Amino acid sequence: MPAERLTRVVDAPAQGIVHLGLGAFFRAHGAIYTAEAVAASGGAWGITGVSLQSPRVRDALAPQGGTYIALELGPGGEIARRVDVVRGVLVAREDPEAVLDLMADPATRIVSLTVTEKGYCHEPATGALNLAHPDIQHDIANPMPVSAPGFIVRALAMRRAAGLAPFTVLTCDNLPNNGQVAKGVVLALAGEIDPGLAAWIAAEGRFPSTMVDRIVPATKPEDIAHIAELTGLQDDAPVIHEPFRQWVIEDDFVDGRPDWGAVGAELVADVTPYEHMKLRMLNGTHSALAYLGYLASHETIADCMGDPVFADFVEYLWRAEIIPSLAPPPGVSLAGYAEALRARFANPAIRHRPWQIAMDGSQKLPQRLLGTLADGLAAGRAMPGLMLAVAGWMRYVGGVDELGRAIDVRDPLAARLKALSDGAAGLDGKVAALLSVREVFPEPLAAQLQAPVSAAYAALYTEGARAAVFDITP
Ligand code: CS2
Repeated sequence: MPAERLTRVVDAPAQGIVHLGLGAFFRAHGAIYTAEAVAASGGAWGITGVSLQSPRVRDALAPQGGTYIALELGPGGEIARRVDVVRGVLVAREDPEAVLDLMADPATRIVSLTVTEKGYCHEPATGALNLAHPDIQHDIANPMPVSAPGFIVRALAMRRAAGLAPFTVLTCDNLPNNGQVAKGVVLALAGEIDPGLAAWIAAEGRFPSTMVDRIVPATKPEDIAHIAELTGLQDDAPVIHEPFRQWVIEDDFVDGRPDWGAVGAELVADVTPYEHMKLRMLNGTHSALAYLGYLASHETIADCMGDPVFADFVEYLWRAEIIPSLAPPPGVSLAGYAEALRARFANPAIRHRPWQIAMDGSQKLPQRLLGTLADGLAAGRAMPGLMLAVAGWMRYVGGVDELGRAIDVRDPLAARLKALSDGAAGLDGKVAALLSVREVFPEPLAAQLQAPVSAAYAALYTEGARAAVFDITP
C-alpha cells in the first residue's frame, strides 16, 4: 500500500521565533528542543522558518503543514517522532518583504540562525564583516536584503522605527564566539546603513552565544523510503539524527525564551569553554576524517572509525594534540568527552559522508584546526596529525583524488583555491600558494606551517592518505 502523505494533526504554537536557514540540522536540534520546551512549560514559541535561497524545504513542508518526522538512529534501534513546532516556511528570495514583516512583527521575539559559516559574510580568520562580499554590497545599497545579516539589520530598523524592542539574535552555527561574530557583522553592516541604528542595536540588542551539537547527516532518498515503510507516512522533508544532543546557551535574551532548560539545554553565563571543546574535539577531528577519509575512499565517518588506522589516528589527535590545548568546561572530563565521541562517530546507523563534512573547508579550518595548531606550536608541540589534516584539505581542494578522479569541491573559495593550487609549481609551491590565502591562514601561522605541512602534503602524494595517517600514530 502506498504511504499516506504526512499532514498536521496538532496545532503549532503561536508565532514567537523566526529561524533563518531551516536546514536539517536545526529541524533535528533547536526545533526539537523548542517543541519539547513548549510541551513542558508552554509559551508562544512557534517557529516560522526562512530559506534564504532555495524553495526546496518549503515545497516539501508546505503540503505537510510544516510537520515532519525526525528519525533517531541509535546503535540499538530507531525511534520516529513527529515534530509540530514549525508553523510554516518563507523563501527569502521569493518574498523578502514577507520575511522582514514577520521579523518586525511584535510577536517575534527571537530570530535564530543556522546559515552555516559562510552565511555570516565574515572573514573566517578574523570574524570581521567582509564589506567586499557581493551580498553585503547589495544589502548596503538596497532596502530588500539577500544576506542573513542584511535581513537582521533591515528588520531591526523596522522595529526601531515602530518603537519596538529588538528581537534576540540567537546564532546556532559552529563558530567560536558565535554571538560576538553575529553581533559584529550586524553592527558593522548597520553602521554602513545608519550609524544611529547601529548605536541602538549595540545598546538594546542581545546576541547570546551558543554551542550546538547533534550529528545530522543529509537526508537521502533511501531515508525517505525507509520512513514511509516504518511509519506508513510519506514525508518529503524528514530528518535523520543520532540520539545524542547538547545545547549550551548564554542566558541573555531581550524578551524571554522557551524553557529550554526544562528539556536538557544548559543555560550558562559563558559558553566559550564548551564551544572550544566541541569545535576542536568534534568538528576538528570530523574535518580531519573528512579530508583524509575521503582521499582514502572511506564512505562514511563510521567506516573511518572501523578502520584501525583512522581510529588510532583520531585517538592520537584527541590525546596528544587537541586536549592539551583546552581548558575543560566546569565539571567536564575531556577524556570522557573523547570516549563518548568515539562511540558517536562509530555509530554504524548514521551514514555521514566525508564529502558532506568536507564542504566549505575554507570557512571551517580556522576554528576547527588552525587555532589548535597555533596553540600547540606556541606550547612547543610538533602537531604532525593536524599538519596532515591541513595537508589533506590542500590535497582535497586541489580537486583530484588519489585515483585521478575529479572531486566535487564545494566551497565559496573553490575556484580560487584550485587556481592557486594548479598555478603553483612543485608540492612546496602549491602549499605556499594555499597558505597565502589570508582569510584562512593568518600571517605568522602561515609561515610556521610551510615546512611541516609541505612534508605532510608530500607524504600524501608519495604514500597515499591511509599510509600517511598510519605514519602519524606511534
Ligand atoms: C560537521 C558538523 O558537517 C560538518 O562540518 O562537522 O555538521 C557536525 O556534524 C555537527 O557540528 C555536530 O554537532
